[in-house]
Amino acid sequence: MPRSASPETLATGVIGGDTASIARSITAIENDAPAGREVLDRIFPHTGAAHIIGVTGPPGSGKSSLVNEIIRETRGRGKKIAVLAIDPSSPITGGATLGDRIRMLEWHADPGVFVRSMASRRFGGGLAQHTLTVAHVFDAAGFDPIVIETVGTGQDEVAIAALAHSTVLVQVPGMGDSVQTLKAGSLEIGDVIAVSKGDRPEAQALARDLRRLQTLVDDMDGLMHGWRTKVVTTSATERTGIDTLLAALAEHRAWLRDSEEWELRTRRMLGTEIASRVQQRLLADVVAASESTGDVIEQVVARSVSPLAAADRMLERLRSRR
Ligand SMILES: Nc1nc2c(ncn2[C@@H]2O[C@H](COP(=O)(O)OP(=O)(O)OP(=O)(O)O)[C@@H](O)[C@H]2O)c(=O)[nH]1
Ligand SMILES: [Mg+2]
Repeated sequence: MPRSASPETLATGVIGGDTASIARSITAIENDAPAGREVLDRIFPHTGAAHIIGVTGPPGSGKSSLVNEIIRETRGRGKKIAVLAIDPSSPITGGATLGDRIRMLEWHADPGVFVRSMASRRFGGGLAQHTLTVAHVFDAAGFDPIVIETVGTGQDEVAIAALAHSTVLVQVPGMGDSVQTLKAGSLEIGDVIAVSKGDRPEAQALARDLRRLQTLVDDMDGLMHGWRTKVVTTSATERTGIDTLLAALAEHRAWLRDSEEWELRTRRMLGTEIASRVQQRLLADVVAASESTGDVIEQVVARSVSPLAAADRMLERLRSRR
């Protein structure tokens, strides 16, 4: 493919599952290049089928290793799978680890697997929109499921839940009084909880505690939602529990499909994407406007206009620019 492939050619390539077209389209989208937008416009009617799965949990809890086993099992079943790893910037590993790179290399020659990592630092508050937009590319290219891995630090965990149809919360044994230190609200995020590193002796006890706790949480609000969170023990090193995890996810997908939830969640995801795009554009306008407001600031500094009146004036100017 020529370097200067047109958006039309790229879009056709994406829909045909061509790896180079997918990679280039994602880069264009990440860079907010006009070509990215054009590709998206063309491929969007071909999206909407894929199951988008969020995988989140504490740094180093074994998410990437688990995702790698999910890839293996899914490929074994002949399905195409894409992974978007929101670049860790993990406080422990400080980014994609050597292990991550080695794991990614394993699938390098397989066109049915696409693994991409995205630096969260680069996007700041715009992470959500870029994540979903990239997911559309995978979706149009026939990847299903699409897995989004994020390090769970409270806020991000909630953010990922708004980006996915199903969320896997990874919990790891051997981190002190595990269940006691669980952040409030974490449990509600997981549609499925994976107790990772299941080969460790403490894993079964953690899974048991989580099931007990989950029953309490479900009794409070589970029936309202109609889905009982499943707790599954997995080991990436021993390759166990992965089939059970996939079965739980398939069950969750079927439940979403049979209830109104699939549509509700899809609406929420797309709504988040639209809202964050609008926010990004407004912000750019505000920055542009504030660059031409030296006079207003001078008046505020001179105490002849209050900051709130100045804000009103700036908003007026913004509106008149549209
Ligand atoms: N014993 C055991 N160790 C595991 C297992 N899975 C992962 N590990 C180890 O746990 C460490 C972290 O694994 P990763 O898969 O990189 O964890 P992660 O959650 O993706 O890490 P970040 O992305 O940096 O937050 C590595 O040293 C792995 O070898 C497992 O099933 N059993
Ligand atoms: Mg990881």
